[in-house]
Amino acid sequence: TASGTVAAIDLGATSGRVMLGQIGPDVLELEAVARFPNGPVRLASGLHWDLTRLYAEALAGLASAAREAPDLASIGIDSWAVDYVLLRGDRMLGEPFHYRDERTAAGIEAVHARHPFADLYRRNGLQFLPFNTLYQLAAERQGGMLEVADHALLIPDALAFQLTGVRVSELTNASTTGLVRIADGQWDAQLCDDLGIPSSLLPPLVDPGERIGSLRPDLAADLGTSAEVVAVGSHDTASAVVAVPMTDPTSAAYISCGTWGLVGVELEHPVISDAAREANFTNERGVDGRIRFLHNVMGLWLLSESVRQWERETDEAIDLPTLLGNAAEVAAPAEVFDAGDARFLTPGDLPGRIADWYRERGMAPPITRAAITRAIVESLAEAFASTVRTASELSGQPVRTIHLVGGGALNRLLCQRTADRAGVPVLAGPVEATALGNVLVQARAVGLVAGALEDLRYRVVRTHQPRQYDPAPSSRIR
Ligand code: LFR
Repeated sequence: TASGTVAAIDLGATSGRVMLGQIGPDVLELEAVARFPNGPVRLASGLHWDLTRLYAEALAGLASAAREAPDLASIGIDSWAVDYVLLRGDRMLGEPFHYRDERTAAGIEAVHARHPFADLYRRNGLQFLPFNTLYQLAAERQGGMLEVADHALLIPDALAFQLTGVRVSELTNASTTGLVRIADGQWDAQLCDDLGIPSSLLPPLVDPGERIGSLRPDLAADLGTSAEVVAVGSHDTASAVVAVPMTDPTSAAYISCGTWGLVGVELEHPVISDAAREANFTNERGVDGRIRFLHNVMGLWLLSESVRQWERETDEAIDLPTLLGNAAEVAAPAEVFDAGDARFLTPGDLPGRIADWYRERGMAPPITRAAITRAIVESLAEAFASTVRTASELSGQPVRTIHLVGGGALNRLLCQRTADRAGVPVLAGPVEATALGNVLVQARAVGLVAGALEDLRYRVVRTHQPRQYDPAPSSRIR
């Protein structure tokens, strides 16, 4: 096989990066050529993303990438799911809403009045999340925006459009909208009609690995590259799952742990049983036709939003490693709180809401920052462990190891406590699984790597040794 270089644009809810990916027979290396912060911006209309700035940052990163790698073969883009930009012609109709914006309640009501959740689940196989795209679009409809727009593009597709002028909808991310049929992976035009969402808003679906287009000529000249834009698993979680170093996906679970903790297993076929629906498990599409059977656990958001609150209160920067070190020294709370409680979804005073959770149950809340941090870690670890158990029960698939990838793999206390509470070894890393998955799918598309998903994964197994956390013998909690 050949050697070459591709660029991955990977946008997370708290930061984005542009990575150069070097691929060779025994090489799979990432180099960050740009890193930039991301976060919500509160406008008069609600909580938004500053997509224009993210695009500018991505372009600057691509310029560095092209300077360093004049032979750059391709560019792939991934981000968080569900959010979208409305366009009229080439023009963006404002910055996209952030999924944590609270406007969707009316959208949920309107959708469920036509299609109760159980009916939706049979059609799209998706867990209920209040911000799924179909609820957001139903809310836009009530605001009259859908009459003005002629296209809706998910975030990575919107950036690909800015780079190429081509409008597509990449399937792994499209599968999070609620508007793709679980049965055949096509847009559900009937559902769109029922909900008053014009299906003409939705561009043609493409699979990961398909070419999207060449850079706009002015950009190609500015950036000094003729790299093509290629569809990857543009849902960040789909890219992350590509790079989970599972040697046997039929006996392992994964946790993709960043802002969210996406906890589940990889399957060949969806599970849309009543039990799966009641457990609120989702069937999102993965690369190469796999199903990501998983549940959203709140994730490191609980920690980062708490840290933000403390920083707001004291105007002092908090050092995360120190905070986690202190958390490891204090006792675990007698009771974990329910990390999945919907009250924790929105930005603001998280420590206050955690304290409320305990007080409402007549329990003393953790008081110090170390104790609150410990409570968060323990509650996440418990949610991770129990969600792994549920994934295994619902899918009938045994779980002998848990792979934890993403930023959470750096959090030793979280990895250890997840292993303890699950009673199964946790293999932590790679931290940059999402960017690696993005790079690998591009590498295959441009002919640098050949083979099935397992062959791509095997490249990660060979180059990125995970750190193993064994469950403490006495700590198995059932
Ligand atoms: C993770 C993620 C999750 C999705 C959430 C919101 O970054 O993409 O998979 O449920 O963000 O889009």
